[in-house]
Amino acid sequence: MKNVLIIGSTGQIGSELTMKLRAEYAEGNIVAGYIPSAPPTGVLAESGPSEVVDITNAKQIAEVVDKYHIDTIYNLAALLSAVAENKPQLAWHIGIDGLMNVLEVSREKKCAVFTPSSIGSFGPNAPKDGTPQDTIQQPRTMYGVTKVSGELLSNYYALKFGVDTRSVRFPGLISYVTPPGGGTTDYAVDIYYSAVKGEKFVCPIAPGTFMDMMYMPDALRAAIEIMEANPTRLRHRNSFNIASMSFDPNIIYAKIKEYIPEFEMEFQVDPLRQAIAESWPNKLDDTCARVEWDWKPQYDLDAMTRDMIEKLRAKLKK
Ligand code: AKB
Repeated sequence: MKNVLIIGSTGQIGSELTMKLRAEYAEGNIVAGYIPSAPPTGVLAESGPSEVVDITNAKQIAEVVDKYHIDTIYNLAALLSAVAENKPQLAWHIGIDGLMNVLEVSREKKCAVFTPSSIGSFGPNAPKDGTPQDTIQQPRTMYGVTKVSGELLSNYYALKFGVDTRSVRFPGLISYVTPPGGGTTDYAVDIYYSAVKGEKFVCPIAPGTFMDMMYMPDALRAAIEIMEANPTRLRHRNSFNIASMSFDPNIIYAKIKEYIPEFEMEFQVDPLRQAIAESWPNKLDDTCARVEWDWKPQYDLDAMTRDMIEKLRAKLKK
């Protein structure tokens, strides 16, 4: 991995992954691809090259790949689960038509491709606890449908054309840098902002609803380590279960209260997000990732909570 294009570089994952790649691969071109409505700003704009790359425009992708001699594409363009449920056609267009563009350009120009999948690729028929790497994937959301289709399409391009496609199934990602937009797991980010601002948190997910979550530094490491993994050890490609923690709203609330005792929470359940959350696993089994490329998370709920509160206090000047 030397010259890398990040499509969707200004989103929740992209904004941090681009900066990490620029720090770790300083000798290469780490190109921040963006759509005109979401241009890079600040340090993201100043620290390296950026180009307009609309994933639905194959010619644009190919031109940027040629211009910077790109060898690896991080394809992070997607609508998150709750938004995708309201705009299913657009979610498919970006998630699958867009992926097809990326894969075709990569086939022609010999790029490796990372396209994240998600815990949302599982549906209500998968085992809920210790959800295995290889099991039934029958999601009932458009987000999940695009994620399973993306996994299959990426595997097809690896088998049929030898494109080096790799991926992980991300849990809900928690970060103090760029907020997520329209996911089912967003509450686990929003709750920290409320706690640090001294506001009561109105939780849209019902107590007892468990989902896998992960702190962003672990997620970024996973995205880089899977692309650097020795291919001869990989029995799977698209996509690996990865996990670090699983909790319900009351567990994260209790953990934050250990550090901010006056913090309060009430429930006002959002039916759309609740239905999506109930169709997802409680906790994935990530044994294959641990065995095939030595995946190991570094943050548990306590370590993440301490860091989130410290970083948000500095960011929000609280
Ligand atoms: C979402 O909630 O849509 C995402 C995800 C778990 O993939 N954060």
